[in-house]
Amino acid sequence: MAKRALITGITGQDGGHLAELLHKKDYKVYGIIRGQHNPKRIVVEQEQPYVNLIEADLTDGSSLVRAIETAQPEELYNLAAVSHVGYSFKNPQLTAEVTGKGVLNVLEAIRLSGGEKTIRFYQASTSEMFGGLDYNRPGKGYDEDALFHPRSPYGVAKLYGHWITKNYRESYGIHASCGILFNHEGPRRGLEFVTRKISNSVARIHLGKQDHIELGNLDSKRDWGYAGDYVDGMWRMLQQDEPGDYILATGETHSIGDFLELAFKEVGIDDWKPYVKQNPAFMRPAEVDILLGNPAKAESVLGWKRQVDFPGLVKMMVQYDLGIETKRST
Ligand code: NAP
Ligand code: G4F
Repeated sequence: MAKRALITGITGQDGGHLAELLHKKDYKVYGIIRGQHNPKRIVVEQEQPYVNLIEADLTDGSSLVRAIETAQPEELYNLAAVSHVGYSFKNPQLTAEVTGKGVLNVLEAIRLSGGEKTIRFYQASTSEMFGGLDYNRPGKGYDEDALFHPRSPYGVAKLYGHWITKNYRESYGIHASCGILFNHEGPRRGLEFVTRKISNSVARIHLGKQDHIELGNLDSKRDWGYAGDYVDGMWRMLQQDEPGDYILATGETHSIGDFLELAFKEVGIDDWKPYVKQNPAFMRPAEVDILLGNPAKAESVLGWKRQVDFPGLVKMMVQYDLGIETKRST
């Protein structure tokens, strides 16, 4: 019998990668899609026809109960969220409802449908919960015992999701794990995140469709990995006999300038500075200056290791955007 998995956030970057991974492993894959006129429905239907779409919303608990009753999953991956940090400052209440309380709604739906003992649950926690301020382990990075100090409405909402997941594990014995994932990117990344904004703009500049990029803070540093590697870590967490919390990261940190440098070099431009303008509109009221993760626990317990390194990631993204922008007329 094929295993059954339900993914919230199926139309997002990680949802697409995870569905592909589970399909290759012969799972029957179900995905939650929201909204009356979601343009991403057709994309999933065409590109991932093996996904069984179910209409539901993280803010509507009864729709989640129905989704679980339809999918009857052994594994439930909660990837849905308001996930853009900048957007969360502009829409903090929505962020709390979806990214925070939405996690509670999924956990309650598991209980209401009698799935406490049969459904393994994955919660998409984040390095944004650390906030960069208490970065006190130079060279080693944040591990699972590091202090939390979220710096955005998104980070605060995620911290609620993290703790309510741990609470339901301790209170009701749900096999619930939190993956504390550092930034992971790739060709499926939304254009509003900095790495994809850069790779797409570099391709467009190379093709003469655009003459510069406008960015906010260029000084922050991130631990950037490839999303395809990270969904494998999510799956590994749910295959363990016992639930737990794990950091997935590369153990390296790079500045936005480092990303710009490699991305522009990919199209033969050695000096990126003339092509980048700073625009205060992309600055945030509070910033996470530096993120560096320590994936030692995931490596030893899960046997997980990232495969794509930083230069490989930048190259993959720029080459992908060169491909799509060459085909597009404008
Ligand atoms: P993403 O591309 O922004 O995808 C977010 C998904 O959530 C989309 O499918 C979106 O659906 C869905 N969603 C939003 N509001 C919803 C609602 N009310 N009900 C149901 N679905 C809703 O995010 P991602 O990069 O794949 O990340 C996946 C998860 O990991 C997120 O929870 C994110 O916060 C977390 N995370 C990401 C990273 C990273 O670096 N990528 C790192 C750590 C943690 P629509 O398409 O309909 O908007
Ligand atoms: O690409 P970003 O928007 O990612 P951020 O804020 O690190 O959040 C991502 O990673 C988190 C994990 O740590 C996830 F939980 C979260 O869901 C999301 O996937 O911004 C990265 C950095 C920031 O310091 C930002 O201020 O880039 C800086 N930045 C500079 N100019 C910009 C821009 N970010 C964006 N999005 N757009 C800009 O023009």
